[in-house]
Amino acid sequence: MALLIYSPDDPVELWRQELLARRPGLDVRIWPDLGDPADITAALVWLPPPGMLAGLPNLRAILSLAAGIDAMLRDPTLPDLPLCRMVDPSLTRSMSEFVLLQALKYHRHLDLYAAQQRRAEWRLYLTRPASTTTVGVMGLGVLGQDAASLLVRHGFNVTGWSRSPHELEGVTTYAGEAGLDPFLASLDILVCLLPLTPETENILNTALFHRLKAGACLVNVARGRHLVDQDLIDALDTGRLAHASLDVTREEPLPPDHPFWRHPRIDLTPHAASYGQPSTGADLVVENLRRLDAGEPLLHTVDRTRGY
Ligand code: NDP
Ligand code: OXD
Repeated sequence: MALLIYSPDDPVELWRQELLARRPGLDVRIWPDLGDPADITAALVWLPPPGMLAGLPNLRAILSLAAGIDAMLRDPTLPDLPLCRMVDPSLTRSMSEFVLLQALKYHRHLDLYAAQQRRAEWRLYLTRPASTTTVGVMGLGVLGQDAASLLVRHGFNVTGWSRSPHELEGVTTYAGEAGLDPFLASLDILVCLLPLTPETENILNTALFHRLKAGACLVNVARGRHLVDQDLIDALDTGRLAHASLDVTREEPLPPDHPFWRHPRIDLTPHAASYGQPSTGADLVVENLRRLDAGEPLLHTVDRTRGY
């Protein structure tokens, strides 16, 4: 049994070390040095090129290095095997930290002060208590629930929206299409932490922006394909939205001529909100390899019919 690791972005050597520290003797191969493809029984991957996993004849499980597996599901040759998401306490914590940072940026008017600085303008905006700012989190899964709870602990008024109903301490929750309007209506800051599925693709569009209060801010930390790019530009240019923080874009890296780069009311980060850390994420990988050997169900498997 050998584990193949592939990622264009993650520290693959560090992953190997952390896995070996937990499971000495594990046969870890790092792409492209995979040896005989028939040896590979599990793959730990982020953005594998389409067709790569189909070329491993004895593969028994696909372990994602990421929480979101939408890119893998777009590969028509993806083998029909258990597919597990990354659920890692460090990834969760750093996402919540990033969401809190964005909420505080808007709550403390840092977007306005940055614009004023470019105009050499000195003007104070009074800050109200955090409880007067309503932050809504779309997606109350592993990441959305933790982010919402951190926002509550900070004192924000927090609401959340998901497919099925959830109860979360301190958070007013809404579910399904019927819950979307009441969820959106009260928000000052909308945070997208949905998985990308056929139902959620393009969900951040003109129609949705019109269901928000005028002047709300958008934080997209999920996937670029949740957002219709031109609809965001129109919403910002007409004042429907005040500002947007985008950690993810439809095309990554964002092409240099894309209007988002130079829009005065868009802040961009390069898909940097959060990622799995070998020092903590390796626990899940080793546990799933143990379960695979023992014939037990794997943890955090994706329901392919739901798409997440
Ligand atoms: P989960 O699968 O744990 O949670 C998904 C949540 O979205 C659930 O609450 C689910 O509802 C809800 N949801 C799914 N479909 C719908 C729908 N059609 N309508 C309403 N709600 C829906 O995912 P995670 O929290 O682990 O991750 C969320 C996403 O964050 C990832 O898929 C990824 O795209 C993104 N991400 C981005 C990172 C970055 O660095 N920018 C890093 C890590 C992740 P229900 O609870 O009812 O099932
Ligand atoms: C993820 C990501 O889904 O890094 O984990 O985007």
